[in-house]
Amino acid sequence: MDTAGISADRREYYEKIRRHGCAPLWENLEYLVTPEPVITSVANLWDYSELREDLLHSANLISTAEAERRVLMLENPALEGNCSITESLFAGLQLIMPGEVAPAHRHSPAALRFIIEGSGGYTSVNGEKTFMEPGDFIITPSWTWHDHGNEGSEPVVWMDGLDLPLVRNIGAVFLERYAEEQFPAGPPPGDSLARYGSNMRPVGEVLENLNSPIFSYPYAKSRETLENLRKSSEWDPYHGLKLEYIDPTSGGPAMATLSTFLQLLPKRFKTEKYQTTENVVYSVIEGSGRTIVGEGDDAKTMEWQNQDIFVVPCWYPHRIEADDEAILFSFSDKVVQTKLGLWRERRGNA
Ligand code: GTQ
Repeated sequence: MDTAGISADRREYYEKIRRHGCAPLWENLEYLVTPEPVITSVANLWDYSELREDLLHSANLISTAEAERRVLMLENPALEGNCSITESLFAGLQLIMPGEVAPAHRHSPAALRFIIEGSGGYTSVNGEKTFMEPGDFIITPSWTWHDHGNEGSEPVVWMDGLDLPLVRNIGAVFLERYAEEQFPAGPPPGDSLARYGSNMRPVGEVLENLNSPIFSYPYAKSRETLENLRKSSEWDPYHGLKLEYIDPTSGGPAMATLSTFLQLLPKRFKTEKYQTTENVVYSVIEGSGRTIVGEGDDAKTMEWQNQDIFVVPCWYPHRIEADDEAILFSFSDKVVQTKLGLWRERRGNA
């Protein structure tokens, strides 16, 4: 509460009610309930070519075993110290060197991985190993056991996306460490994709999970889908060609709390001005271009190329321009907002 300009008798009154655990709404209302979203986080870009050296250097300072998860958090410049890329989302770059294992644990916040570089890395979810290639999208749903490793010969890096700030604000954070380094091997690699990834599913199974039973959405397949669809689809003026990853058993989003997308913008495509209440984190998998956020004197241009990460928080007007053909992975809190009846978008000046 800004106390400047408040009369002495009111100030005295506020002090008195404060001792009873109360505060006057009328001094706060205009900051609290605003005509449009007012948020702290800002649009920002993380240039991978600049970050990569720092990231690899972390391996000289701490092992994955000691760190548990060796992650450089991507902190929103306006939320320093908050371990958040937006008010609701966490993002980080996780590095696993050849032969290392990030020990098994499970937690109530859900996580996704989007692979940025390296081969031979894997995540094991409830004992099912998934090997990861650049562009693959992997989920570790809330409260599933997971450990990561690298059986290849080069560093493996991926972007972690978590709903952690959201869950922390609610308070429902739990973590359990597994007694062994790795969770015991379960179904063979590829099992969940084989069972649920071909528009069919085993009969007699009742799935009550809020998350997709598929842990891995390989890039080769999603990229091919975009390639096939571009031939027969109209370009959406605001999104180009944008697909959402789904849970095949429900048709809904792949994860309960994070929405995930893959999007193709053809060479020299320019999207039109768009606003959404979603907080969106983008990982560039192919191509180059720029995202222009804000308007007029406040406009900020973020030039990106493959492997870069950028964030567009809630309600910032923005446009995306591709130079070369671009493929963007993104994740957001849309699914949460939709479930709460809060999600909005504004296309152009509508
Ligand atoms: O891989 O389990 O970036 O627990 C942050 C917390 C990754 C993980 C993060 C985590 C993990």
